[in-house]
Amino acid sequence: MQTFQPSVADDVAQALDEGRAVVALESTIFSNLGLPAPANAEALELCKQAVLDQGATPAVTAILDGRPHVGLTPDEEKRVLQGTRKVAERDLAVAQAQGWDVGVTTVSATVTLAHAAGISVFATGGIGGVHRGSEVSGDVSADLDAIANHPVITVCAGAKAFLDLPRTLEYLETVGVPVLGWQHDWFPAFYTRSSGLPVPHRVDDERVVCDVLRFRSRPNTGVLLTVPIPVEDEIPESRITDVLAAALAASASAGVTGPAVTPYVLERIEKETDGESIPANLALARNNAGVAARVAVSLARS
Ligand code: PSU
Ligand code: MN
Repeated sequence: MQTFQPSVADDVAQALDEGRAVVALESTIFSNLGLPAPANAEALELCKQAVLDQGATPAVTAILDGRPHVGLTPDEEKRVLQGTRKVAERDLAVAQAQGWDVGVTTVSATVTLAHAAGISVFATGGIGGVHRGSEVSGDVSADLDAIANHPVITVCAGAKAFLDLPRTLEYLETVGVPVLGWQHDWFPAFYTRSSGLPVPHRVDDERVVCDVLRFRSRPNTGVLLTVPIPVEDEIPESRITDVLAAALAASASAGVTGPAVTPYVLERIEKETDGESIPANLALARNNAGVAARVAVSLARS
């Protein structure tokens, strides 16, 4: 009987066989749900190249023809750029059972697929988290539990400040995820280098990041490595605060709920900034992919 087993691309399988560094990349950010065209295609190229530049192999994850894939061909990548169906961890089974044509994977689905394929490092832009007003809506991203339940290092630029960042950090503490700050003392807020919240532990060397994964007490718990956006690409906090408030207000008045919330708010942010947020998004995604590749190379050597 067929069970949950991703299809791993040849170059990725070969790298894993030979013990070489591999970095998983999620596909929601490269679809229309994450970034508008043509920035999505540009983000994909920049992230892949940043991984290759460090001598690691990129592995984009997605659902194609009802099968989870880890590593894509150029034709498969083109299908992902057009993808509009969001696949979180719980949707992986549904997408397979129903044979979805194209499904783009979120952080929660990607750490799951990375784990299943034997990949230990994963790069994204920003993770999902606890939403503002979660005490009423109950909206907590499945990303957080997935990071807590798969032994994968997730590299991100923190989370966007439309989320409740203090509660997001509290949640990660509760579920036992070590949260590390890459050469930085603050939990980053995606467009800005600091959310004003201290990161629990600063790390300055990729070997320490690998050791945190190695010394984990639970076999299936991951690590969150937060990397601030490069200084020159940061958006001033004063500007972003108003934009996020407007995007959240639009989402509330449109009555958006469930998995539609995050893509809706992301799209509003781009509208509210007239696309000015996009270069920052590309810069941090590429930066995260490069740091993830350094970590993966270090892990492969150890
Ligand atoms: N935050 C971003 N950009 C993104 C996402 C979140 O700044 O593209 C995407 C990621 O794929 C993340 C998902 O895993 O949204 C979280 O969705 P939700 O809040 O519905 O769990
Ligand atoms: Mn949600």
